[in-house]
Amino acid sequence: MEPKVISYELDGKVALIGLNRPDKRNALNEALVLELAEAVRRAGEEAEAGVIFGHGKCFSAGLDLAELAERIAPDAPFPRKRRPRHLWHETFDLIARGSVPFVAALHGATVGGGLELATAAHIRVVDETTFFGLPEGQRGIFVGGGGSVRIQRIIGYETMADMMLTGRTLDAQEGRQAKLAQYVVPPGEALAMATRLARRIAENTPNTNWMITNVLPRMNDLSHDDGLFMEYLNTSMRRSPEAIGRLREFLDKRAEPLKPPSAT
Ligand code: 1HE
Repeated sequence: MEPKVISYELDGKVALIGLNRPDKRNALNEALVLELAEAVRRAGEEAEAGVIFGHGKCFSAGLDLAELAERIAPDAPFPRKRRPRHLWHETFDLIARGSVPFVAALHGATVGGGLELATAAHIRVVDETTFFGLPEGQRGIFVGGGGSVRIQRIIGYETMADMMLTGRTLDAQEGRQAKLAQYVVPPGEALAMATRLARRIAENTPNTNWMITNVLPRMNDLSHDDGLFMEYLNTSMRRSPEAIGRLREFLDKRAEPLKPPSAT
């Protein structure tokens, strides 16, 4: 049997999913992406939130260039049938628009397809060793894991074009300014912080988490009028027993109050 290239652990309500090809800097080959999809599906069944992180020196060096070189070699067989959807698109969408929210814990190189994967998560925590790059331009290829849509929507054309055309990399703080990360923590602390956040997310109702991960991003694609209509459709789902319980908790003064950031 092939060695596992994804680690999976259920920690209470949180699924911890690790990219586990440290010798190859967690380069994303087909086996890894297939195992990742399986782990994400499993998390959707049994967890309330997930964390994706990389074992070893970095989060991920992106697409496995050795595997690609073999696949596009002039004498390699051309696939007779096409997949209906690109495996990476399908897998990263399972993360971005699946059943549970995901937090990515990043350190070291988070480049190319590794960055595409990270941006499929809803929250990104980076430690100070993290750097972001899109070396596709230098490798003679193009983004293929949804980055042209997902990364471009986060950082905008200007920054993405700069990274791809010139090979510019962004450090953790620059990444945060470009909205690639919501949190920056000291070296080695990204996984612990991401896990804490995921535990908190796991306490929300599944319905609200689903609306935040599935409805909100789609609103971005809609006109003002269609967006408001979609919001109206979703608020009409608000009478779930869980929501009623949460409202009662607040009104009976049993809910934890919101605190300013300085108090958390
Ligand atoms: C790899 C890969 C890889 C490392 N595919 N094998 N991605 C890139 O262009 C990034 C290429 N990688 C790097 O620039 C560096 O490896 C890192 C900055 C990420 C890490 O450096 P370092 O010094 O820690 O490691 P290393 O010595 O360069 O690599 C260790 C091993 O991992 C080595 O293999 P070994 O057998 O010689 O030990 C490397 O060959 C191997 N390795 N990165 C295959 N990417 C669907 S579209 C998405 C398009 C993209 O993702 S483009 C970006 C591709």
